[in-house]
Amino acid sequence: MIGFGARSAVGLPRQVEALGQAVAIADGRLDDEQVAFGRHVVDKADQRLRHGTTRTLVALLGATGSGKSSIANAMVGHDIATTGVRRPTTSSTLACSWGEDDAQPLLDWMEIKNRHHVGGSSETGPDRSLDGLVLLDVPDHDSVAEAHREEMERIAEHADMLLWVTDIEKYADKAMHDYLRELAGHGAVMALVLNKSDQLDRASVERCRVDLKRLLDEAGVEGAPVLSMSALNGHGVDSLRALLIDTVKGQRMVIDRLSADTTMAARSLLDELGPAQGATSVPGKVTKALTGDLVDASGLQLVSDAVAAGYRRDAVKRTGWPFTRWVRRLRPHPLGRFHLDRGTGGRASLPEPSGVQLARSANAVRQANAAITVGMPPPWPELINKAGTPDPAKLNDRIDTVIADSARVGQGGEPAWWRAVNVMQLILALATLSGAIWLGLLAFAAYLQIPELPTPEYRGIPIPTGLLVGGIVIGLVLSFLASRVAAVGAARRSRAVRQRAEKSVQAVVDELIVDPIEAELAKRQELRKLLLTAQGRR
Ligand SMILES: Nc1nc2c(ncn2[C@@H]2O[C@H](COP(=O)(O)OP(=O)(O)O)[C@@H](O)[C@H]2O)c(=O)[nH]1
Ligand SMILES: [Mg+2]
Repeated sequence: MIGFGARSAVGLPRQVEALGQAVAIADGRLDDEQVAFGRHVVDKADQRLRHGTTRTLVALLGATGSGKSSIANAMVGHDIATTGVRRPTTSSTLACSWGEDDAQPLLDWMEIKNRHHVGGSSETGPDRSLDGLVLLDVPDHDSVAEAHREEMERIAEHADMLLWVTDIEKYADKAMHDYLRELAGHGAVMALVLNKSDQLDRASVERCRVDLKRLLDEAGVEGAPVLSMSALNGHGVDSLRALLIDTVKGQRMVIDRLSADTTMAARSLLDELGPAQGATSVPGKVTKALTGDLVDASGLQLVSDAVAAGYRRDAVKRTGWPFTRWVRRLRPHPLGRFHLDRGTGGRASLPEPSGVQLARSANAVRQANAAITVGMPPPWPELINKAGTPDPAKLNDRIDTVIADSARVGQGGEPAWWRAVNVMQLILALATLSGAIWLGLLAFAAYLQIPELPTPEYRGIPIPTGLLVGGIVIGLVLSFLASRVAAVGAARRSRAVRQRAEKSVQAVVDELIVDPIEAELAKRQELRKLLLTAQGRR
């Protein structure tokens, strides 16, 4: 059964799971070394928990000659670990395990080959109170041999509880306290033994003990008990035994150690993550300004102008004075350059954007990113910029496409009034023509000296003259009026094109800039939440 860490409000499994998830997100975003450490802690926790919590690995750590081996011997009850008298250093770790079996799988995982099983009743008698303890006599912390120090560090990293052994002369040793500082926050899984108490009077030993406690507080390992003892005369051995009995009975060290490690890894990642300040979403204001800037930097003006001009031209073609309409056909259609003059098939296109346009749109993107990352701690401005800066060529291509396509909105069918005016213009043209022909025939008859035929009149105006002049005048006036109305229609269509273009550009901005930025911001939020959970906070 896995218990719950004393300081953890969520339980170790949830802490480790959260750290694992956080590491996956932090990978590539936060400092590689901290990410690797977090991953290492998750792996270690998974592996250690597989061996259960019934065994507690207690590592004896300390400088050469502090009495580690002597303490191991004192606990076992006879000389098992090689003490300094016979060999000055312990080159590899020795495991002494108490209990039914010799803790094989756990020691295999720890890669400890030297093992002593304190199992037989000849050794422990009927007393089984230390069952579950695996006491590790570890190479010296201050060893000159690198391999020994590496072994020591490996064991210190994987053990459940750290029992630091020092003596009344060396308890203030800088190397030890530097090492302890790195284990800040691990006070709950640490204890210190102030050995060789036989060398000083009791009051002095107590002064040393209090002083050591102060140094521990300074190093950030508060809460670790400090026992004074003498492996030589047996003073304090019972206290240490009692402490170890409590430890194995509580079965808390496995959980507390992994919880402390997880908390430590989460804290260093949280430091990398930086404080919570800064935007959590892209403000609508920024999106709007960016869209506007990109539209302005684009070829929209060309397109909307061409739509208006095209509308006016098409209107003239249908509503203009029939005798001059054809002149317009001689000029290219304004939408021709966008491949939009013939139906709606094919991909509309804009001319290549100019360098100025590209610079303007790149600048707009930069400004938007700057507005979002303002007040944000590193590395987020950089990460957000990366997420929110699409490839300029791709961005401009997408914007050009939607803008050119938006011209199709201006390609609405022929307005009904064009048709009506066209019919009127044709009737007027017919009247004009018939008036002209009629008068022509009259003139021809006069030329041939044919006696004048009676010409019908209306209110004193000869009908053919009325048809000719009236047809021309009314036709021209109608064409003028139609062009005024067409100007209004053209403006309306070009407005519709602009609105459609803005909507389409907004969609491109959302897809290529806003969504990736918000995804990154969400990652930042999620990372913080996971790391707080990994620290044992809800
Ligand atoms: N006076 C005194 N000497 C001790 C005590 N504990 C160990 N020693 C001696 O200190 C030396 C180093 O002890 P050892 O256990 O090998 O230390 P280790 O290097 O930390 O394993 C040996 O000569 C021990 O006899 C103690 O409590 N008092
Ligand atoms: Mg030793």
